[in-house]
Amino acid sequence: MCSNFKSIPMIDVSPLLAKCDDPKMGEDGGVIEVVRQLNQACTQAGFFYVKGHGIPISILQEVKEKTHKFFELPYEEKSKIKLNATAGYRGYQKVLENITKGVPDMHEAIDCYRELKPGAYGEVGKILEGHNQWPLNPPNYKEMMEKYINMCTDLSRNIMRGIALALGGSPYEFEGDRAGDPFWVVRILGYPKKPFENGVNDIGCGAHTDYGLLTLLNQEDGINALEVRNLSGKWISAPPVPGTFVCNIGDMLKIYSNGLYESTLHRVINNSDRYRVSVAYFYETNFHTAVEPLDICKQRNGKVNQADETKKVERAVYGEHLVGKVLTNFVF
Ligand SMILES: O=C(O)CCC(=O)C(=O)O
Ligand SMILES: [Fe+2]
Repeated sequence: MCSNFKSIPMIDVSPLLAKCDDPKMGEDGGVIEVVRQLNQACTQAGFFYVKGHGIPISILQEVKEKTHKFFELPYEEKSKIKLNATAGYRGYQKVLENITKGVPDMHEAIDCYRELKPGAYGEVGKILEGHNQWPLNPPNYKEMMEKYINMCTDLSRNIMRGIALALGGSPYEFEGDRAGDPFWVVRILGYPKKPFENGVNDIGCGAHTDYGLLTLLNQEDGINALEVRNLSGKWISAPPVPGTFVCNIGDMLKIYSNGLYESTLHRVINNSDRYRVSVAYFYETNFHTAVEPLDICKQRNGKVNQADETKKVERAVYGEHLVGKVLTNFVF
């Protein structure tokens, strides 16, 4: 629903992680407190920081350091893994090739998606069929990222158990047919420092919402660039906090929650004199899942919730929502 929040809350999820394999986790005092904080953050801001997440800080750092090394390479080297339609829209894109709502973004990136079994999801899935294009330089980048992605997937599943409890459901609400076989997207992002050589605008990443369930952002330390829009339209800074992830809710969770939780608009402006790296991991539903409001959210407190009365929350098939976005996101 969003509010006039002034800052983004920090949540220590370690009590949730300690109990996340216990079906009775919802009765544990530590878990109840994390769930309360998750509910508050998801209701008011749709954004929160996560600490106590169990992924070693050294790995968060290594991912950013190696990514800096890749983006420092000359264009000829980076373009060896150039994003193209036959690779299923996977690979490298240079500054201003990604478009948000019609405006070129001041960032370069490597886009990756969970690989799809050919033919598994018909015409829609076909567009994203292909292999991820990992750079050979710096060495072992692929191995590092695959390990990192697995850790992000596990962490996201466990945070989603807390969010399922926060919505009043069972911890496993987002497993099985909904997100038991979760799709994922990773965007490895690099934002040029100021002044820009070929700048047409200042916006590193235009205002947007994320598409799926939950995003884990591993952003560069020491540079304030990420901003989140509150209810009155004010842009609130989400400064980096070393060793944490910035988490935010995507469009599919907004639908599941019947609008109780917001997929909040955010943008990136790198006004600093340092190159900024950010690695965004997006935890999604199963690729072909038809997403609609959960009954527990329609019926919360025995009546249709407030958000439902003021705005219509649409249904969506996740894969169609994603592909619709991907096809309008690039110029070649
Ligand atoms: O660069 C960032 O920290 C945020 C990027 C982002 O919002 C996205 O890729 O969806
Ligand atoms: Fe985003």
